[in-house]
Amino acid sequence: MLEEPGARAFRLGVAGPVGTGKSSLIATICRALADELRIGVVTNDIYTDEDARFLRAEGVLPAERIRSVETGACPHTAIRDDVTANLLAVEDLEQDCAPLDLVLVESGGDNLTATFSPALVDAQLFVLDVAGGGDVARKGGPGIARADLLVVNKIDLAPHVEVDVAGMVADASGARDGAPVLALSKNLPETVIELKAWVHWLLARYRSGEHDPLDPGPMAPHFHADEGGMNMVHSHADEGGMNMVHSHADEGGIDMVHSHADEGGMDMVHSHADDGTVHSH
Ligand SMILES: Nc1nc2c(ncn2[C@@H]2O[C@H](COP(=O)(O)OP(=O)(O)OP(=O)(O)O)[C@@H](O)[C@H]2O)c(=O)[nH]1
Ligand SMILES: [Mg+2]
Repeated sequence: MLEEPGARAFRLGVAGPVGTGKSSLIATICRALADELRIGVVTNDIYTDEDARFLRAEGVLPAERIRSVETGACPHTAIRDDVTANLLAVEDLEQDCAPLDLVLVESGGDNLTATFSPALVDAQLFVLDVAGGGDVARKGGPGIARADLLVVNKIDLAPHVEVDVAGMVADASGARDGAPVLALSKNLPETVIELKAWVHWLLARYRSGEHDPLDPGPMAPHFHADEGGMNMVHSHADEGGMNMVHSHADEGGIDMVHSHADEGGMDMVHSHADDGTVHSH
């Protein structure tokens, strides 16, 4: 439960390609943790509120704790480039249903490049499934490589699609430099227990201040206002791929969302509640 009055909920994003089981995973988390945590959900769909209706129909949470954002455009845009609609939905949910411990945000199904901005969520998991083929984990991408957790989902289907789960998990671990990978099926309780333990572990780290939100990328265009007169939106392909939209206007006193991936590679965008700015060091 919330440990200090006014602390906001931990915000966890769920991204991954279409149909890999994001909504089902959210329903699973809600079911598994409903007695222990106060949970809310924001879903993103391009043209419908189908995911929110699915979750309400599952009866895993009171209906008012499930909100939907209709992005009307590429889902990537609404979770990364302009997170306004999602942030408003999350903040409304937190206010209307206070206090909440955990808010889950489901991305619209996208491709391998979609990841959440750390301005929207504190951590994110990326969902693949065995039905997409055992090779996918090896193909990499920002979510596979750098999400807080990679889920290899629907492992109960592996024999039917001729995928070797252990091999797929090993490939995924290789693509992640050993960061956590979870083989999951909503139909295998022992895997659901592992998912539940991971959520508890991360929530505890968030509350103790040990969790650092990371930006998995991908690289996005940005500019350096301090580099002379002819600045243009550009990217630094040579700097490790962890940059995002930013400026260096802070050198004149106005902070903005930015990061300096070239200064160490694992920078994040974060905010200081006391000064209202969103930035990284
Ligand atoms: N066998 C099996 N099927 C699953 C599992 N998880 C999800 N599914 C099925 O996979 C299909 C897609 O699941 P969803 O949860 O809707 O997937 P999604 O990623 O939210 O889909 P979009 O939001 O459309 O991208 C549904 O038919 C689910 O029942 C699982 O662990 N095992
Ligand atoms: Mg869904």
